[in-house]
Amino acid sequence: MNSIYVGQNATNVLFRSLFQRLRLKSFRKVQTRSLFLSELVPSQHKLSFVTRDHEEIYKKSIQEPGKFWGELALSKLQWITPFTKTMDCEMSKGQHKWFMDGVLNVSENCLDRHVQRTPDNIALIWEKDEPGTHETVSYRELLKMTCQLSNTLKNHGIKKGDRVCLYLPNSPLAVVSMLACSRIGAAHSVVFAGFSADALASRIMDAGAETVITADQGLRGGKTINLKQMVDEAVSKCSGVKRVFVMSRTGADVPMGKIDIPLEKAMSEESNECIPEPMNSEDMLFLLYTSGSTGKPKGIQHSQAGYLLYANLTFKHVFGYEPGDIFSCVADIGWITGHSYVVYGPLSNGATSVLFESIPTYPDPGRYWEMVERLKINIFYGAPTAIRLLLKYGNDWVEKYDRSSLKVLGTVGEPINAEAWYWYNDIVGEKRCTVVDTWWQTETGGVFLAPRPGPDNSMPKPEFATRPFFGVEPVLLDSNGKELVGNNVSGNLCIRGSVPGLARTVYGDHQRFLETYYTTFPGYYFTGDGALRDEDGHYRITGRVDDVINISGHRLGTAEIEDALDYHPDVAESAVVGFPHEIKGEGIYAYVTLKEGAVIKLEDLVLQLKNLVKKEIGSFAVPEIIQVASGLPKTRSGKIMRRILRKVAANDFHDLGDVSTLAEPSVVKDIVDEHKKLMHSKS
Ligand code: 7RM
Repeated sequence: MNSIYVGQNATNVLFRSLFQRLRLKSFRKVQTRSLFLSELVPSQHKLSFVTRDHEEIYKKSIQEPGKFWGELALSKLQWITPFTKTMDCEMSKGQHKWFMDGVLNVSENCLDRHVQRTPDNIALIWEKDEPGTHETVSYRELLKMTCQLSNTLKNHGIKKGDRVCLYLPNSPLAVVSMLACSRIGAAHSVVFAGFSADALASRIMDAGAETVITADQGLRGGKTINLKQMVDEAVSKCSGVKRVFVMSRTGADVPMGKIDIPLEKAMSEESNECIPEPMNSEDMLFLLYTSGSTGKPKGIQHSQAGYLLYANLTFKHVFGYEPGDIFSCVADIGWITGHSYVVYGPLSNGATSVLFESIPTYPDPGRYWEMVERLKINIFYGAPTAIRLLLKYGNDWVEKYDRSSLKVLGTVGEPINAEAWYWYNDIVGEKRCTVVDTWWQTETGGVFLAPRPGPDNSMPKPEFATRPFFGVEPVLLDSNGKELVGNNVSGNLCIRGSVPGLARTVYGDHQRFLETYYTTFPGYYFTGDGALRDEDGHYRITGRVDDVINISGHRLGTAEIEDALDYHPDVAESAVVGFPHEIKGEGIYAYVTLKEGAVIKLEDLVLQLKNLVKKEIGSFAVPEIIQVASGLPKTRSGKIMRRILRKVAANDFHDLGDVSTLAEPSVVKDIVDEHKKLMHSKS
């Protein structure tokens, strides 16, 4: 069957474009893997599915989602009490309930079941910030540490349903903290260690967390980050915090206050065993704060069973994971990618997951590939921004290391441009690896669109996330909510029907959840992204259609940055947009207008504004360019026309669109002039 397919493609290729030739090549090298599709159905059905391809399984998953996911949930997860009700979902209410009366424990699924069979297998390889150094942690050791921390948490009064805030460097104890929370039924809320004390404080308060786990310091690219000091500052603003566990990363002598507890010492006094808390499928597993187009970041709430199953399956089938592979996702655990593909996906599959603490250019731009050689990494998953950065340093940094272990190269977080895609495919992967551009979101829990090797011609295509994963039904809608049928169309990317991995709610605010995702296009989940579907039915993400920008894969709401700028006493109003940036994908461009009578030197204002954003959010959100504008383009109803601001920021002054609807059309000319002057002074 497989070989027939290759033959057919081989004939077609004569008549087809270069793209497809490339795709055929990838097809040949991965075609044997289509067999693993057979594992997607429980053993009693296995035979009948062996020869079926992706399309057939996909169809079944859409036509009979209950049956499809129900069978997988039973065969892939370990249940304390198996479920009898598979799904109860209502898109109009933003209601997703899966495997409802089932009882399980996520940490047991990630640890105990592997320890029973293969206790000495390596669970984590911690690639430390210090170049060339790594430490391994076996499943047995990981379980032991998790139990010790679980007992520590329990002894300090933390119980099922509580929220625990984690502000930690990528390290085994960070993973242990996540797993210990899941073991005792507490929800973790990991806050990326690049966020400021203020951003941390608002997340602690929103979640009502009484417990924080942090480290003395973090290390990134040889620089120390004073995590404990940040937590002290944050906690001084949150009266609800009762205890702060402090892990030792650098051994720095940090002041310990009344509520601070040395983490390792506390753990060492605890037993190695802890019975996992029985959790209902729909109980909350974790919160992860993410930015949207309005208001404060939202605590996206994920479920136990649905999330775990989805992370488990996508890990295996998007990356073609096979037992024994060394998998390396270089994302920080502070983002959803770290949750699903450093921790829950790999560990629930009993895989070996690399935990990368450093940055791609430390000590030099060969860091990733030296690590690939030393750790013999088979699957590498990174961000387009890092690929774009590294390609600038040239091929020598890649080619001096042996990358023959690599077979799959993944990307996530933002669109990958063709140049970066080809460099990844041709230079890093030596044209023998499969590049998988994976599109998904904090809200989806796991990959929703990605090329999957298989005999239906869906081979990797530059700039395309290609096709939906099993059970995911993407639809494109026009601005009136009309579904665009057929191919060669583009519109708002929505999802029809439920998927177990989708977020369940916004913590404490289901109304906001509904308004953000389920009311723009009633009956669908709205992603906030635009996409096009090409003649092969493959999807290409065209970017956000809302006021969310993506800086080096960091998702930020423009409103959040505007809020920070507006704190400045001299600022009357601000508008933030993204502009195309060679490395970061998007850069941040801020327009501010000043209050009447404001007297301040321009350089002072710019510096103060940058510091404000750094303090309110974090360094990564600081605008690259700040333009003091005499006015902002607004409609007569007062809405800022961002479309115009985006064009000006991108140096694109043609076709600024219809400005006649503006309250003061002359503002546009002023803004363009100010922009040109600013650019001139910078160059
Ligand atoms: C996993 C993650 C989500 C937003 C999403 C998109 C953008 C992510 C891709 C992408 C083009 C991709 N979660 N995005 N992956 N755009 N191609 N492969 O990134 O919640 O932090 O961000 O990121 O706009 O809506 S996230």
